[in-house]
Amino acid sequence: MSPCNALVVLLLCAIFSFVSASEITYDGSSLMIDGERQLILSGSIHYPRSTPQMWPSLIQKSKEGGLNAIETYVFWNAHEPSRRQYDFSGNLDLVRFIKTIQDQGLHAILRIGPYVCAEWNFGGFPVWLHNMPNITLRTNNEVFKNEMQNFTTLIVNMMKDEKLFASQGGPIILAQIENEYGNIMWEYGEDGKAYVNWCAELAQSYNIGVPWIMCQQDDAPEPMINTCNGFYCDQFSPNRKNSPKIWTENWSGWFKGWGDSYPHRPAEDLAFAVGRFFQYGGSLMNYYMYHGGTNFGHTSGGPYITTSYDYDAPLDEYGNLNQPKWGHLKELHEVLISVQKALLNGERRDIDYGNMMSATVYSYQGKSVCFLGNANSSNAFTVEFENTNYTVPAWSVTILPDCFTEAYNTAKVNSQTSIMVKKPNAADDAEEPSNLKWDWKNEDFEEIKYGTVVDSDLTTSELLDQKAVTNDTSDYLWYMTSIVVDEKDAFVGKNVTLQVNTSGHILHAFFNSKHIGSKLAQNGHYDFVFEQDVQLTLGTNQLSLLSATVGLPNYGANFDKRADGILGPVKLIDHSTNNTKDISSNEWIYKVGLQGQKLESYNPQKLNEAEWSSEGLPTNKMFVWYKTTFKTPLGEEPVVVDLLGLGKGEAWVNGKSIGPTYKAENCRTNCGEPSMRWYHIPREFLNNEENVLVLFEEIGGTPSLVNIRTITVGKVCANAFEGSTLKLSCQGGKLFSEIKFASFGETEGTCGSFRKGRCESANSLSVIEQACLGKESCSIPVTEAFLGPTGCHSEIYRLAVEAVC
Ligand SMILES: *[C@@H]1O[C@H](CO)[C@@H](O)[C@H](O)[C@H]1NC(C)=O
Ligand SMILES: *[C@@H]1O[C@H](CO)[C@@H](O)[C@H](O)[C@H]1NC(C)=O
Ligand SMILES: *[C@@H]1O[C@H](CO)[C@@H](O)[C@H](O)[C@H]1NC(C)=O
Ligand SMILES: *[C@@H]1O[C@H](CO)[C@@H](O)[C@H](O)[C@H]1NC(C)=O
Ligand SMILES: *[C@@H]1O[C@H](CO)[C@@H](O)[C@H](O)[C@H]1NC(C)=O
Ligand SMILES: *[C@@H]1O[C@H](CO)[C@@H](O)[C@H](O)[C@H]1NC(C)=O
Ligand SMILES: *[C@@H]1O[C@H](CO)[C@@H](O)[C@H](O)[C@H]1NC(C)=O
Ligand SMILES: *[C@@H]1O[C@H](CO)[C@@H](O)[C@H](O)[C@H]1NC(C)=O
Ligand SMILES: CC(=O)N[C@H]1CO[C@H](CO)[C@@H](O)[C@@H]1O
Repeated sequence: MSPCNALVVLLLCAIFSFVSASEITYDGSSLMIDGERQLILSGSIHYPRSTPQMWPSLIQKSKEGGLNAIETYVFWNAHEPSRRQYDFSGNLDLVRFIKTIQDQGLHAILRIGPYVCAEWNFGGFPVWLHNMPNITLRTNNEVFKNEMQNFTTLIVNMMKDEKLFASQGGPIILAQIENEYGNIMWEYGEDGKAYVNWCAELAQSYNIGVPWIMCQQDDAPEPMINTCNGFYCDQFSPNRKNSPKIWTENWSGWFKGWGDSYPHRPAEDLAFAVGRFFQYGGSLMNYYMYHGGTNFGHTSGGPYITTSYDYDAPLDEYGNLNQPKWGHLKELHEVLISVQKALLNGERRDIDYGNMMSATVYSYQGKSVCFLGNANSSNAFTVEFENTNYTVPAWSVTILPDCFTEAYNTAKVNSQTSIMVKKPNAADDAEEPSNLKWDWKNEDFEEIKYGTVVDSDLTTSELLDQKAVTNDTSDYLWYMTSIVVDEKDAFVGKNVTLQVNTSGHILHAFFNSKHIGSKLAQNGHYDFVFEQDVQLTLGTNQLSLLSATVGLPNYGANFDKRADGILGPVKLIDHSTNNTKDISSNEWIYKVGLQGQKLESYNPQKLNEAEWSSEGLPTNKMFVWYKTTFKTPLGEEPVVVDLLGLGKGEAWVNGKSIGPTYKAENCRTNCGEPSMRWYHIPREFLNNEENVLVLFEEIGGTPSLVNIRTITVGKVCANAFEGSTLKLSCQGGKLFSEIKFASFGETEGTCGSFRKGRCESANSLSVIEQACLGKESCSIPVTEAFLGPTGCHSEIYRLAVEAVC
């Protein structure tokens, strides 16, 4: 294996991308760049889920991790929030993002969609699009096709104008139209087929000079290349012999919903999937996600997708290396790149040993590369292969670049495990959370409660889909009506039940200016029925219902047709007589959003200090705004805010939304813990000195525990097997201060509880101390020559280290 090879490839790519146009072609084996076959190792990074300041370091860490391409979707609803009004500023600067990829000499894969799914609000479709008359999304519908073409053309032209396609000397080597349509196409019948053909023709008409792909589209029309998405794609074959085997989404982990436990995909399993894919003729693989990032603002889809989109990706939400995953894959990438010529040009021969054990030999120009694959999830197997015995652990792939020496096994992790710590904000006097000084004010809805609203947004005698009224400008919509009763009315003075049938996701009810109850949809459902007893008084009774959504759906056939909010019926029921008043067709007055949103109570430039109070800070109170200030933490480490204690709402720093908050409890692994506690504050959002943090609390919480922290590596643990080189590093300029454990021998236990085994090298601790203490990183050859003789007469010894940064 040779890291140098990887470097040479990247440098060549860099030179090509700056100097000249590249010709991208392909056949059944691979993509070719200017006639040369290329193994593409790509990772997804979605530009709106980080900030322009983070992009260079994210892309650099991807490159150091052995990737040669970055893939992204394009987010239509973010770019065209109102029809024909565009936003490509800040973290929506697509051109700058692609140029950042280019600057580092990597390729780019542009998945335009414009439907993206991506756990993104409404799958990336603007809500105004859904509100257009006579439209049906994602099918052979003229209104939709016109809008899709209008946006797609804008993006393609933008890329062309900046010369970003490889055919123009730019980094983009592949583009995608539509997305995962094959899964749901049958629901659209003949129109679905016609639409896919239209998409293919539209894509071709742009003449971008690079191939187009359609993922999960088994019948992709020529010359669209169909590609695979999934946890494993080794068994996938494209629908035509001349299409290469491309894996557009190898899921590095999974997204997280409010109330779900943290998803985890072990490094070994991910490496196994990649190893299998290339063992069986893969040519292009993309990690979904390589960096997941954060759903800022109200970009989370869902419903109920969390603000964190960490995805257990090789780079964590904040951009730190997620170790050992990042390092374990880096080693795999280096081996794969070193043998790419044989993989892509060679002749392949598969040998089946039964029991899910197989070998694959690629021969090219007199040299061979071999894979030993064991897909049996419970048993290791020893096979005699070309006169040598190899033991291949369960569920693993071994790569022998010369068909003899084991350079890599997907189950043997030699990279360090980093244990991240959250350090108090040393810049702030308020190291203790109780020292943060809070001001607060109530959300002002007096006129709503009393039904005296003057500036309503709409009045009609129907219950409407929330989207149709808000255009997605807010997650909140008020539905208000009056119920007039005279003395002859049988309901007067009686206890009757108010029954509201709603389609999600949260309902707060006020009757005659009193809060009478709230209900949250449970367990990921949308619909529920709210019931509460009320007493009608003679004359006018005022009912005000606040409906709130928690991310619009992003997946499934016709997902866009699902209506949200209070769709009814809304009834009053007298259970003593079974008399019912259906008030669904009353006159309903609508008001979009919260007063605080309208006043921009989160914007430091618009804060009206007179409205805020520092006295009697309320806790566990609904509809409260809180604000405080904090100093910018020193250094470069990522910054987070601990929102333990908060319920549901939203948080802003210096006027920028760091996302919705929701204390949905995670009750699969850590019962009683909120499913999300730490919210990322990108350093780009911070001022030089003092910052304003504003919280909106919808269901009740306390800000007294809120505190600002920085995240860094606190401790590292590692295992390394003989013959490898163990590299250990801290982060952010911190140095190794203590080696808590080091033993080379038959070590037992796991990180935090390592124990000496039957035998060990007497020197291992002092050798490691000498090599690492006082350094930011160190590199240790795992050999008896370096660490001293172990005296173990077995094959299972390893070096285990636990060190403190
Ligand atoms: C919508 O379609 C109907 C029936 O085809 C047609 O009468 C109406 O004019 C269309 N409305 C718009 C705004 O295009
Ligand atoms: C998109 O639509 C607008 C009108 O709404 C039109 O001016 C513009 O030319 C269209 N763009 C394309 C590429 O068709
Ligand atoms: C895994 O190996 C064991 C032992 O050889 C065998 O009994 C089992 O059937 C294998 N499992 C699969 C899925 O092949
Ligand atoms: C491999 O192992 C088998 C079973 O232990 C043994 O019979 C064989 O001789 C070994 N082959 C080599 C090349 O060591
Ligand atoms: C929503 O959009 C429609 C049409 O695009 C417009 O008429 C309406 O005023 C908008 N409503 C709000 C609340 O922005
Ligand atoms: C109505 O219900 C309230 C509380 O549920 C109760 O206190 C009151 O006595 C009831 N009134 C009648 C007339 O049933
Ligand atoms: C609520 O509305 C849904 C959908 O319209 C309907 O299926 C359900 O029966 C309704 N439930 C009640 C209690 O009215
Ligand atoms: C009201 O309806 C319920 C369910 O249909 C029934 O069990 C009950 O006897 C009815 N009560 C009266 C007072 O009619
Ligand atoms: C979604 C998907 O592609 N799933 C596939 C993942 O890989 C396994 C094993 O190769 C298949 O059985 C799944 O269908």
